Amino acid sequence: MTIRPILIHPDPRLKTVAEPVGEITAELRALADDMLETMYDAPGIGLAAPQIGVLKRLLVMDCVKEEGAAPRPMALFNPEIIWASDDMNTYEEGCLSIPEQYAEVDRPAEVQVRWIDPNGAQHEEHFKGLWATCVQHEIDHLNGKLFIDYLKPMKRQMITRKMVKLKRERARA
Ligand code: K1U
Ligand code: ZN
Repeated sequence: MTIRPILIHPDPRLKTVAEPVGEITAELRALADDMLETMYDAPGIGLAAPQIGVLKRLLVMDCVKEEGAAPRPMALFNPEIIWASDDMNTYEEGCLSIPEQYAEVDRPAEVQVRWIDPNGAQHEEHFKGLWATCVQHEIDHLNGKLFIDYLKPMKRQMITRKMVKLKRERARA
């Protein structure tokens, strides 16, 4: 398994709609393993393939937070939200592609999601709480959307300018 570099906003690959995957091959399973390792190393609770420059519809997540609880690494190929609650939830989101920036985002509190697992089996599950927030944040990545796209233009521009500066500093280091 390999820890892959995470793209930092702004990057055109983070604004691109990712392609559905076809047959789940050994190569795609290895990609999912790399993404989980990259996510745990960051650390984060989710990661979408475009964040490592792979424009495929694959996301990983593990939102288990309780001390001592067993981890639940999940890899979702071609995930689709098939139902969303009218009831909304606000969460202060972060993003591994926008380091150290956080903002409140409103999203449906509960969602029903369908996806294909690494063995090619179809699943459907009802997510709520942090899992619902995270899966929606990651599916947004697959559609070229970032959490800052929900913010007012002034705040979004301020964060983008900070990221341009951060990338310049990292390139010089
Ligand atoms: O997609 C990403 O950039 C990952 C992102 C997922 C996410 C966070 C918050 C709300 C929705 C989606 C992160 O994992 S940011 C890091 C983070 O939230 C975290 C890191 C360590 C421990 C707990 C949380
Ligand atoms: Zn993100």
